[in-house]
Amino acid sequence: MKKIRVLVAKPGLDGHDRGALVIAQALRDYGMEVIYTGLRQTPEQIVAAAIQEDVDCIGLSCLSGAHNELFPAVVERLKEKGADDIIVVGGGVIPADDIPFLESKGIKKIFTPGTPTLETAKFIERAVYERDGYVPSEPFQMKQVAHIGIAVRSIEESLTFYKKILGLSLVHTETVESQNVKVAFLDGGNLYLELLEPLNEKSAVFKFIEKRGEGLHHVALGVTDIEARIRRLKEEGIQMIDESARPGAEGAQVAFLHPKSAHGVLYELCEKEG
Ligand code: CMX
Repeated sequence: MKKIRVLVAKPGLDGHDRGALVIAQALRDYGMEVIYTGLRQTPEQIVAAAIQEDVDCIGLSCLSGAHNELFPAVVERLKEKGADDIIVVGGGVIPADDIPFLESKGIKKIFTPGTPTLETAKFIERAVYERDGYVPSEPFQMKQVAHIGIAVRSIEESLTFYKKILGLSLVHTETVESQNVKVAFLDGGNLYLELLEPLNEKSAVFKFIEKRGEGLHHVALGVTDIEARIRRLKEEGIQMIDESARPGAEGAQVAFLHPKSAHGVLYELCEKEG
C-alpha cells in the first residue's frame, strides 16, 4: 500500500490556519504525505491542487462560518472533474446542527474542535482503505531475540571475560566462510550471544571494528516464514542487505536489514528449524 496523500485546504476568507497546520503535522507524524494549500483558497483552486497532487483525501478547515457553501462546493467541483473518488472531510468551527447537512452533501466526516488528531488520522486511513478495498495485514510483531551479535578482535581472547566473568557457557564455534567470520555462541539461559571475529579484511566485521572498535554488532530476531517477512519489510520500504534468506551460523536461514533503514541498528532475521 502506497502512502496516503492528503491535501489540507483552507477555503474562503478566514485568516487563521493554526488548527490546519496542527492537523497537517499530526497526519504527517502518522505517516501520511500532506500538502497544505495555504490560506484563502477557492473550491476550484482546492480541487485543482487535489487532482494535481493526486491525493486520496482533502481535509477542509473553515472558521469563517461559510462551511455550508464552501464544503459542498468542493465536493461538486470534484464531481465535475470526475475526481469524486477523493474523500472529503472537514473541520473547524462547525455547529452540530450543520453536520447532517454537510454529510448529506458528500462530506465524509466533520471533526469538531477537540477531536484527538490521532482519531482523525485513523478515520482517514480507514476511509481510504475501504475505498481501495485494501485489507491491511496484521503488523508483524517481533517477539523474540534469537541472539545478540558482538564483534571481537579475537574470540579466544574475549572468551575468558564471557565465561569466567559473565558465567556463560560456550555452546560451539564455527566458521561462516561466506561472511568471512568465525563465530562462537554462548548460552546463559535467557541470554544467547554470538561473538564474531573477522577472518580477514574483507569481513564486514573487520570494517566494523576498524571504524567503531569492538562491541555490540547486531540483534538477531527469531522469526518464522523468513521469506514472507523479507517481502513484507521490502513492501514497507525497508532496505534489506539480503534480498532473500541465506544460510547463517547454526544452520539458520538469515537476512540482514540495513542499519540505515533501522535507526542505526543492524538487525538480522533468523529462522531456525524446529
Ligand atoms: N550496526 C550499526 N550500524 C552499522 C553497522 C552495525 N553493525 N555496520 C555498519 N554500520 C553503519 C556504518 O556506521 C555506516 O553508517 P554511516 O554511513 O552513518 O557512517 C553505514 O552502516 C555503512 O557502513 P560502512 O562501514 O560503509 O560499511 P558497508 O556499507 O560496507 O557495510 C553493512 C555495512 C551493514 C551493509 C555490512 O556491514 C553488512 O552487510 N552487514 C551484514 C552482514 C554481517 O554483518 N555479517 C557478519 C555476521 C555474520 C553472521 O552472523 O552470519
